[in-house]
Amino acid sequence: MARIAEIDHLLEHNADQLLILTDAQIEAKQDKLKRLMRHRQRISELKSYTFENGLNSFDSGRDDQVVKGEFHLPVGEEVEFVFRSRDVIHSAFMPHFRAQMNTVPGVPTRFKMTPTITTDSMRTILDDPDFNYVLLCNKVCGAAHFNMKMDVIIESREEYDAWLEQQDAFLVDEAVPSAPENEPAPSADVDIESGEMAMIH
Ligand SMILES: [Cu+2]
Repeated sequence: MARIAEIDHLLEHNADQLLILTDAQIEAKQDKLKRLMRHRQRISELKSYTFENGLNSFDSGRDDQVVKGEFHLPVGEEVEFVFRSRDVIHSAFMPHFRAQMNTVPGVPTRFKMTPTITTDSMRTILDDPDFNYVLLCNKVCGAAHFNMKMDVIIESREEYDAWLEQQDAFLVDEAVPSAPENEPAPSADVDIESGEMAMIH
């Protein structure tokens, strides 16, 4: 009865503060509250989770290796990209080439394209000596997502060959198939892991 008197009072003096809900609406609000509580619980558990190395789930991302690299491709030649992810779904995005491809653990994804304008020409066209084509991750994939960016240098076949000659240290042994001699087509295997992108030519 006290509640009814209270409602009567509100109706008379502060009708704008009175919110009357149906049972279904109350149930919906309780459901939402429970969902939010579960969500809150998950976040607090995530914060306090500690890995074997003693780091929590946020700090453990800090020792991800940063491969601040670049890779080169010859202009005017079709290149097939093959993407492999070692952990979660990333998205390899090359905005200047209008190309994007999900990278999925266990499922190599691929696409072909032919770069038509060298980096040098593009710098002249845009009047920007610092311009670079980029490959970056376009999916928020984890704590190291912000690290996932590489420059893409498009150059002449001669410059590309010269660059490739010097890239021995870049190779990942077990992932490089023995290439047939005089293989002319450029290949670009992209090995992706949180915070790391490696090209295997
Ligand atoms: Cu990412």
